[in-house]
Amino acid sequence: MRIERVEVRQLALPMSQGFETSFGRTTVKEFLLVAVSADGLTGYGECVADPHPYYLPETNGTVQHVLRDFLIPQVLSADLADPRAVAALLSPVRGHEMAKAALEMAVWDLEARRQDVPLHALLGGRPGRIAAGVSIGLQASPEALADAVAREAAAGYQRIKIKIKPGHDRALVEAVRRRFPELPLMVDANNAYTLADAPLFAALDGAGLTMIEQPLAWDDLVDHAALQRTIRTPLCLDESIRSAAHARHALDLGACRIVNVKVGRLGGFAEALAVHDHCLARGVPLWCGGMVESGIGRLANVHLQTLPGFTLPGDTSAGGRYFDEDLVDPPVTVSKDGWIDVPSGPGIGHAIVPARVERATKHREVWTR
Ligand code: OSB
Ligand code: MG
Repeated sequence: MRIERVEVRQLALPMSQGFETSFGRTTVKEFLLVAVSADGLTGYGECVADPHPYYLPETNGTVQHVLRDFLIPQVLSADLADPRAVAALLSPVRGHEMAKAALEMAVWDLEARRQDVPLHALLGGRPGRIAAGVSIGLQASPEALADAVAREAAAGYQRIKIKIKPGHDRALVEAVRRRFPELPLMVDANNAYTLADAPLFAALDGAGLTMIEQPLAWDDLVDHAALQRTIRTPLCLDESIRSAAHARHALDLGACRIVNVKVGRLGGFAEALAVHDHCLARGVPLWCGGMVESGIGRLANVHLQTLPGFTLPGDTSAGGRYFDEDLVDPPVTVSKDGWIDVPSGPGIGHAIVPARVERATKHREVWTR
């Protein structure tokens, strides 16, 4: 396959409901959308970078620079035998996983459309449905959080994740547990703590959490291993795992017992599949995280979760929770009992609405072979 054209759009999509983590609050989703074209077909890759480097080091600005000056020229001069060849082609560039992933994911979507098969077929998944979980951002009070949990549990989600940060942790878990003693519940700290907070995590051991996600530094494995030795609740790593090698190292060290897979954080589907295969072989539970994606990235996550290693519900919730007007039609929806149907159309499987993409576009750049 020879990619003939690459387009990068800078989008701003208004959110119906903001999302707050330990690193900040988002009310407008500002992200990059990569489109690659060949033989009259186009594939799409949604970039998970934000305008700021508060989740991981990349930003929309660094992604645009690395795409424009390094990654796009490589892809436009190559003849790709398979989407799997993209990761190898881009491997001389160190890091910049989010930039690589957006481009690589677009090539996978394009190849699925060329073969006229749904994305999951190309990834090695299966048709059917996937279990939906939801991530609830920080709320104004423990009571407001418990109300939000009640709403999402009533909406059918099969597990609920809440965000915590120092000063907003035990009280939140207790408020939720008082009303929902049995609910499958987990917490995500987005690296807001240090090893000095080990007593807090020991105290949370009694709350019956399915896991604690990324309590310590974004680039740490050693301190997470030390913390895991002192608590029973499994740790799960998100930010710390940016390659399949990181996943292997984390498991060898005992830094986590569960792995969060985000294609954007890992540099693309090929690396995400490598993490999947490694964890599946070791019997390590896996789930798919989210980055508050529009329908395009959300659908990519749906297809990925049809692989057999994804044994836990992920953070893929209904698109309508975040966006009144999504870029895809229909949006991703969740059934009353917490399932998402896997699309069977070519590529990501739902139509991208050009007028909505155009309306959200702030800036656009195009490159050709
Ligand atoms: O840490 O999983 C995270 C959102 C933005 C950045 C990081 C994270 C999150 C979420 C939301 O938890 C998941 C989603 O609903 O897409
Ligand atoms: Mg996380």
